[in-house]
Amino acid sequence: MAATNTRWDIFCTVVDNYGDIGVTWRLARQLVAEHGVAVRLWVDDLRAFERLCPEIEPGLAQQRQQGVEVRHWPQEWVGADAADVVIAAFACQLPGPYMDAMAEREQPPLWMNLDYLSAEDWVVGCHGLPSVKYRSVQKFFFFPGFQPGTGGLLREQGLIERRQAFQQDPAAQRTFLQELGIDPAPGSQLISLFAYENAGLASWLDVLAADARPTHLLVPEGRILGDVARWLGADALTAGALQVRGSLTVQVIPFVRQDQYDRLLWCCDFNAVRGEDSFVRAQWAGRPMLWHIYQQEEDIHLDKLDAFLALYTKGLSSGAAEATGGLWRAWSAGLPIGQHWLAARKHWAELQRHAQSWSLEQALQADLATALVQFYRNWL
Ligand code: TRH
Repeated sequence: MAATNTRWDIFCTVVDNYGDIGVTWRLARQLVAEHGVAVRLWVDDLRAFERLCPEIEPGLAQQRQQGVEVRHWPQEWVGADAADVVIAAFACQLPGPYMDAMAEREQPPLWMNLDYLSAEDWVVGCHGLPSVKYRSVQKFFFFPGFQPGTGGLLREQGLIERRQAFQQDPAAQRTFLQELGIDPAPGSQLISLFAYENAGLASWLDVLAADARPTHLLVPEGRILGDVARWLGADALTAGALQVRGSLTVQVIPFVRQDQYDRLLWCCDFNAVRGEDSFVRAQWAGRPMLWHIYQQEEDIHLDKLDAFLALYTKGLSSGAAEATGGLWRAWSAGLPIGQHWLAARKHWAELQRHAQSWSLEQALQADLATALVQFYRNWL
């Protein structure tokens, strides 16, 4: 039996920031567009959603966006029938009455927890395993990942081809950037900076400002802006701000919709990203990058960082691998990265080639939406 004509419910609580809604919104759209299933996306915070999708009406209990039925997940559950497939994103707790509705279906639904992304080895062993049971309904672990045996990464059909065509078309890139009010001086390197607060930023900006090569730094409105403003000696920065220090031009840009953010990453020579979804999108951009990992209690994020670095740097020369590891570890620890940046620059051509080949290698795996549909077919 195909997944077409099935009904899927995705539940998302916005813990903080934009990753939870970022991942579930992409997944919901892709399931509808490429797998022909009906999706309801239950979200508890439509204001965060609105940042990624300005068409969202935060006051509506129910609305249709790009083929997805978006439902506000209210504190007081109003009751709804259970779908054929139920995805609880990032271990969110489903409403009690909805769990009862799942259990009361004639054919219990497939219930999955879509987990956080990690490159750690144990993920392969846990992906797809049964988790808890609620009455007759069994829950399963579904782990995204980078290695065969995991659920893969979100990647829409033809994404790599679209990215390659765009990167080979300077006129299309210029037009796109101009639409966002971005007009870098010829010959400057373009860098995007999406990160959490980071005390190590100043040392990087010092080096970029003193560099012989001009840099145009794009900073979407967000948590790192305070550090940027401090370095500039400026008051609070807002979208549209443009300041020059030595070789460095700093431009603050508005938060853009997800597909625009993808193309922004494709345009840049280097992307600093964070969390989960922007981290994956920077990999699909095929350009050298820097990851600000989301901090977790007891520093468990450091194991995740090391696990990813071990995978990512495997094909690199020892010099390039060391430079990448040094840069990423210092950045995620909030330490000065100026010298690490200069060390990485020495291996630039290799890092560029590697970013391309990494994206192509990762694209050989089944994408996450397809893997979910396949999981459902196997479960039936
Ligand atoms: O925002 P993040 O830090 O999100 C998360 C959450 O904190 C979550 O709780 C945590 O568990 C997770 O990180 C690890 O980073 P992320 O995942 O990159 O999400 C940002 C989303 O915002 C992503 O979908 C891309 C999108 N985005 C835009 O659509 N437009 C923009 O201009 C920018 C800068 C981002």
